[in-house]
Amino acid sequence: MDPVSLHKNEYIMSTNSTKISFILPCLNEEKGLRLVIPEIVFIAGKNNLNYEIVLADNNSTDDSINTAISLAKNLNIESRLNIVTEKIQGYGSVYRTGFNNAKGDIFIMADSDGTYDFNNINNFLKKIDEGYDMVIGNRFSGKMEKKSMPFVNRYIGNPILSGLVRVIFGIKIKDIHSGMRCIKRDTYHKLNLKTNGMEFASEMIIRAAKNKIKITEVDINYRLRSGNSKLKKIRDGLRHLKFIFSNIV
Ligand SMILES: Nc1nc2c(ncn2[C@@H]2O[C@H](COP(=O)(O)OP(=O)(O)OP(=O)(O)O)[C@@H](O)[C@H]2O)c(=O)[nH]1
Ligand SMILES: [Mg+2]
Repeated sequence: MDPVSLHKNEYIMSTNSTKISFILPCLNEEKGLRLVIPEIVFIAGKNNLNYEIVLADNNSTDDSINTAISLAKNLNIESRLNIVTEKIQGYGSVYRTGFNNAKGDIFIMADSDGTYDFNNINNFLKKIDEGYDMVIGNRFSGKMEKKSMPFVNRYIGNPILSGLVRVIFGIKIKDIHSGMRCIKRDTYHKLNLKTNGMEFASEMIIRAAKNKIKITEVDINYRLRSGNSKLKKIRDGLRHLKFIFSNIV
């Protein structure tokens, strides 16, 4: 991979060959995509990135796919949009399909619901440039819009599960459910991820800890979602918990 160099707080690729894949998991996110795709195109353009957008669709029944296609046409980035589909339902299974079809050297992952602010990406790339293999966005240390994270998740579920992962696996990550992450292609393949559901978020971090991957976090802003949430608090919380306890040894 070619190095990426910093210039006036913006990334200028030292050659054009370091490619970034933005990977967006999508289940009925027509509204969110209208925010996310133009935002990526704007930020990537401003930073001269060589990039692609991988839209990993997971049985959307709304107009998500057509929305993405017509946005790409209007923004003149048709050649950068790669739409892939995954029939097995779940955050983990759809992400694996997205990752496995991505052509970039560095993967940036984030929900397609407009919650994650792509203005944050320079901070992720800076950490990769410093030698980290995986970077996690921490929503608790950035600006969090009112009602963007449900009370139970913000004050109970996430702190308890993140705390458990820190204590059990000895890793200093405060927001293990954060959906905005950056990972090098080779690191992703090293992790050998297998889970299908939301516990994929925990699996990535726990496998990184077990494989002694160089991991860090950066502050990110978190916004109110567009469209309906796909999260099922109790079921998904229990899936995280089960994954954590079944991987202690
Ligand atoms: N939960 C879930 N998400 C999926 C699935 N397939 C694709 N996704 C996408 O994965 C991302 C995460 O789902 P969200 O509903 O945003 O979950 P969340 O971020 O924990 O919850 P919110 O704060 O309400 O956004 C979204 O972009 C979904 O469209 C699936 O089967 N289940
Ligand atoms: Mg979300």
